[in-house]
Amino acid sequence: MVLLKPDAVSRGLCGEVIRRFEQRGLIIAGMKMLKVSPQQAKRHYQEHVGKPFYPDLIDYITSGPVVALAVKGNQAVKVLRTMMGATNPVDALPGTIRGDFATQMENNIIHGSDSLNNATRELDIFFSKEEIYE
Ligand code: RTP
Ligand code: MG
Repeated sequence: MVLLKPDAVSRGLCGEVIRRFEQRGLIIAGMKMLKVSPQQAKRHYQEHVGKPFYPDLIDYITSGPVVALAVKGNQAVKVLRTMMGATNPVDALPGTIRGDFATQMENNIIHGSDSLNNATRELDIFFSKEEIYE
């Protein structure tokens, strides 16, 4: 599960990022624009509750529309995480999405699930079964 975060949407980077996924051979099985509600944000980032950056993270992800993507493909979690680059864009290599389009941890363009379990959990927050296609 990928979220193109509010900064990706406001900067007009969604097409570029989706193009990269398609070009790589990943399959977009679901896609929607939405404003993340506080409830969805808290479910999505439950593992970060209590961390110092948590309040800012919730503010950021709910600050404007995002694009949610259900992405399938061979080893999709690993491939996506590699394409995204390091969490802190300062450390992200050129050629990665964060390495090419971001410099700030607080505005790092994209979220990608870090495991299959979390991908399933997160898809359930943003998509109904009928919204994901074979
Ligand atoms: P994401 O969940 O967004 O795909 O990012 P990630 O797995 O690479 O990083 P994670 O540790 O899950 O952190 C989630 C998001 O929280 C913000 N963050 N800020 N200031 C900080 O120390 C800090 N650490 C994390 C980032 O926006 C990160 O993407
Ligand atoms: Mg994460």
